[in-house]
Amino acid sequence: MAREASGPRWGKRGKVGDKAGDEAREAARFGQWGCLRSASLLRQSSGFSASESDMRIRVLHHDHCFDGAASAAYFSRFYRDTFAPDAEFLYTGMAHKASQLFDDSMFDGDENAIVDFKYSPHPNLTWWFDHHQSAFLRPEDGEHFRRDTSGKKFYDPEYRSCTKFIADVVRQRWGYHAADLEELVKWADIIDGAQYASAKEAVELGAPAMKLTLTIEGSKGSDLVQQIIRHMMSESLEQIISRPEVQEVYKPLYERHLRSIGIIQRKSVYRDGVLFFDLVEEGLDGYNKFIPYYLFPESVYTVSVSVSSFRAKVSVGSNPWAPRPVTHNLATICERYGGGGHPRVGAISFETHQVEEARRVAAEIAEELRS
Ligand SMILES: [Mn+2]
Repeated sequence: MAREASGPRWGKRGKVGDKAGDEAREAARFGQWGCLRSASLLRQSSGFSASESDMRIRVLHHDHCFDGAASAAYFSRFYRDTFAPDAEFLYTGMAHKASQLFDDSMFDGDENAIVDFKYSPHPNLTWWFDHHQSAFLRPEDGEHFRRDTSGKKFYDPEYRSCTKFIADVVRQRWGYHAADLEELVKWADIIDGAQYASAKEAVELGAPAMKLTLTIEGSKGSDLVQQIIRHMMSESLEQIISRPEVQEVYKPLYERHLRSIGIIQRKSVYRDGVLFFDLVEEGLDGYNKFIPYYLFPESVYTVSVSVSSFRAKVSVGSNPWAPRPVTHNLATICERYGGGGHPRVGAISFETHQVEEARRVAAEIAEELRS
């Protein structure tokens, strides 16, 4: 990775090296934001217009994820209220993929933050919060993080959501608390941690947070997600989901959600604790993973086959509200067929032309789980 020598730049004109900019930058680095006002005065006295010299904060966040959006919103509120009331926030949605995740041009702010996503050793990265088990692309990245002395990079895989992690850290370290965002934090923890009270709560989408999750996960591109992040900084979840531009995207996704419940109902075969369904003919490649347990509360496991434009897939899951204990480790089973996952949920990917092979494997796993 190319390393740029320059630190965070101050203002769009990039006047690195001018005295006022340097002092303000130092203040920013050491969190002495009692100095915020004097930093503004210094900038004015050096002839910048306020609009041209406002801080630009780049926030890279996990895209199409409620917790990723809520993390970006909570961090932005904290930063704005604590350090820079006039800061301009710029968002970049990040997706997990096999090829290179980060490139130099992404770290173009005066401050650059990553929330709810993997670490980067890039010299321009100034803030980081994550709770994912696999937070480091390479062992060197983990080493780089452990050597960091900025005091602004945080990792705790014990947390169920990154939003709650950010809220707790900034409260402890900076005494910051956004009381009006408690609803946002609470729901990020429920959704990212799959801590639903029931399958009904997860599937019927009664709560505004659940409707927003469907919208955030299903919308195309990153524009709407970023609008939602900006609203999350100050509005209730009910207000956000009621916005016409959000409703426009939500409604067709909700129709699709209802259709998928009908399809899974129709295609399901239940026997000896295992629910099996084949969605290959239905052209349904994504669905709320709690639908099977909503329809068949007696099921302990589900096995399904589906196909999308780029792969065929066997999904194996277990019921969080199962009437009897989940004893099989689903990650171990999936690993045997070249897949992977967690003890309670796993998957195996195949090439799109390997549908018959996927069906054979699915049937085999269903049989094993029935035993
Ligand atoms: Mn998360």
